[in-house]
Amino acid sequence: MNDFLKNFSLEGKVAWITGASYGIGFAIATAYARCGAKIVFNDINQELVDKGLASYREAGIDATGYVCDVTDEAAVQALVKRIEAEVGVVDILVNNAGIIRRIPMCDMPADEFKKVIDVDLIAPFIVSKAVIPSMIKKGHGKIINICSMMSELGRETVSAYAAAKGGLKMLTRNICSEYGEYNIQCNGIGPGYIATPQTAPLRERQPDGSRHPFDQFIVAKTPAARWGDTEDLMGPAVFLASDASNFVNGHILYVDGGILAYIGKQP
Ligand code: NAP
Ligand code: GCO
Repeated sequence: MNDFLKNFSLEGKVAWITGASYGIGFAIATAYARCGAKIVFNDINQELVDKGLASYREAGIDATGYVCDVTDEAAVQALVKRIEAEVGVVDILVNNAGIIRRIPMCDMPADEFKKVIDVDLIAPFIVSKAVIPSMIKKGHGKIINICSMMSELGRETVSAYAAAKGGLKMLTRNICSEYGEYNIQCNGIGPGYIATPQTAPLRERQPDGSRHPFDQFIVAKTPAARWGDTEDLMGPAVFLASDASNFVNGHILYVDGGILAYIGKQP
């Protein structure tokens, strides 16, 4: 590999991707493994961790998986100590774990709203806070927050999710502001509409076999005229985790096929 390309290598780095048994997190972890990183992931229960371990093994990746609810600060603090003892100090953190509840705002109980905020905004705060001290000691660190189109746009039924992802954009900028001097880069990735279990309800075939109206809407709203795949996120995620992005900080990299730039195709 020539010297310049070495800037994209993750050789020997410890990368922790939260909620990465499948979906976007799994794809990002796979990309990092292919670039030489040691992969750590967690999920909310042993069944999912085991499922993830099997998937990583099938992909030829020797990942380490832990059960941990990222909203539980004590559990996260304890897990960081365990990761440091068993794998190594976390060089790259991807705050990927997330949930969504699609409920009209005026029908949404406050505790449902809080659940989404807990996982999608407070957990990235908890996990980042847990890994930053060791990153400072080590002299470098990369934190990548998985934001969303809803970091910039609203839509019906996703008030909690949009509030969380909008907040996550500003948390990203604040971590950059507060810890940039320690050679910690904190950036976000804002995926467009990606085909994963989380968006499956928006792509379901209708009883008459036609495409879901939202599926048709998104394809018309995306210049690339398609849903994204998790593979579309792999390159951008490697860039933000590597030395190639050491002077990129507080930035949200939208990987959306052009949605945010486009008014949408005339029906
Ligand atoms: P997904 O398929 O729902 O996967 C989310 C993962 O996070 C699951 O493994 C989930 O486990 C885990 N998780 C949820 N709550 C957790 C908790 N408290 N502690 C630990 N793990 C937890 O979602 P995805 O589509 O891959 O999305 C991953 C991230 O990308 C999310 O932050 C999402 O908001 C964001 N995103 C997705 C899209 C998209 O179009 N798919 C676009 C933009 C942003 P369980 O299965 O047990 O819930
Ligand atoms: C929705 C979708 C979106 C995507 C993603 C878009 O209901 O509108 O779930 O929120 O998950 O966040 O970037």
